[in-house]
Amino acid sequence: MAHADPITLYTCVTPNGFKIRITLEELGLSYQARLVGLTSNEQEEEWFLKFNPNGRLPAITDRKTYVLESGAIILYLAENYNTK
Ligand SMILES: N[C@@H](CCC(=O)N[C@@H](CS)C(=O)NCC(=O)O)C(=O)O
Repeated sequence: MAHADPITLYTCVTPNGFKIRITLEELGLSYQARLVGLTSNEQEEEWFLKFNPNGRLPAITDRKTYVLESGAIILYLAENYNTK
């Protein structure tokens, strides 16, 4: 059975989301991207608030780790996945 990517990026089409995509790509990481609908306020829905109570994008889940705030996400990815 195929192993799913551990990292999921919850994002929208804004510079804060692009920063994380760029970081993931630069680190060569495989990930799933889930677009969250800002115009429909999907980021305020219960399923999303369960792991990101500030209701803002972007956010990532990495197995059982949840990270929010774009700067913190970049730091987390660099500290955990930068092998260069
Ligand atoms: N300081 C946060 C800002 C996040 C932010 O404001 N995201 C916007 C989209 S770029 C958002 O989720 N807006 C929806 C809302 O505030 O309800 C970060 O860098 O991640």
